[in-house]
Amino acid sequence: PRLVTAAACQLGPIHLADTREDVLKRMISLLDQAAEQGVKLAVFPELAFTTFFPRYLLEGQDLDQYFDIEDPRKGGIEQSPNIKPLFDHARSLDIDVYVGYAERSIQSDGSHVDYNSSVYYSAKANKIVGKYRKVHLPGSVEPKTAAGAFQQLEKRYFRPGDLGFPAFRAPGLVDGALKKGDMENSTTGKGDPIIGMLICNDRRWPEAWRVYGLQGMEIMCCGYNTTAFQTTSSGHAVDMSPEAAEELVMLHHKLSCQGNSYMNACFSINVAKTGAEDGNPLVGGTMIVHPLGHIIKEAVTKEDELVVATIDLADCDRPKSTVFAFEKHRRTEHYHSIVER
Ligand code: CDT
Repeated sequence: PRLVTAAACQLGPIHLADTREDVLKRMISLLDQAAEQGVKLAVFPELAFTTFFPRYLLEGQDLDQYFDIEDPRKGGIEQSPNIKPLFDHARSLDIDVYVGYAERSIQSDGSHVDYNSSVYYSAKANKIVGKYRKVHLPGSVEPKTAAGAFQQLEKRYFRPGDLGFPAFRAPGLVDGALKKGDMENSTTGKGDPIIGMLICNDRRWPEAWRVYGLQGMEIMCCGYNTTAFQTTSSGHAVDMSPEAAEELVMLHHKLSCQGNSYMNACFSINVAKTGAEDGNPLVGGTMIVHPLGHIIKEAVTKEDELVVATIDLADCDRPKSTVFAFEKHRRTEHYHSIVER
């Protein structure tokens, strides 16, 4: 067996009035609870440190305050005073962390480009070993103008990710050291676990999962902020009861995560920011999914909550070597149109 005790660290609502210090305290408290249960990997939501600000039309300092600065001349995001305490604490507890944040990337000419990003901090390596920038940005550039429209302005505030879908190894996350050349020579689970990262809307796109699947991914980490209703093209809530709307959103969330975990023979750790942020409802549905597609453990609240499971990465081996042995069964000669249009 290759065992990993993992925690989906669900966060309840973060309101406009909540400070970064307040949120950091909540996250550190979840890490402490995780450590008591022997957790070695803690996965936090998308844009974990603040309210889901793309629901508001913002500019200037009102917008800038949500970003963490990544300036190659001054060190990476792990040096951000807003984030460093989380990683320092994780290191003291020997816990790896996936966390989503709003990245302001400073360019060599001093200008900046903004991304909706996540990083994977390795406690053993004491550094960030994986970085991802959200590729599939939902919403619109221009705010919806109809009275009462809901806004989703990710396309306005972020640029689509430019890093692709880079899987990576998490050093020492299970016993058994990484052998030299493991990543190059093996796409099945040997040595350190192979990790993939997605952010929210990405989980609905099978191409994203498959690019990671082709790299032998064993654990997908995905944080999200998903509204508990769907909207029409004018930005109005689809006409159905709130209960029916939320049920449908939850169905699509679960289909996406369970289906893609099954079809890529990987575990997935899917983590919500949930509850009503200043009256704006987000779904829950935080869950850890098995490579055979079933839910191992799921959240029961819409508050800060740990969902902990010990997973055995060896469970990926059979589906990866039988029904989803990609090298044996895929028929790539018929897949061209997927990238041509
Ligand atoms: N944050 C984010 O990506 N939310 C989107 C809502 C888009 S509307 C279905 C999501 O896919 O959950």
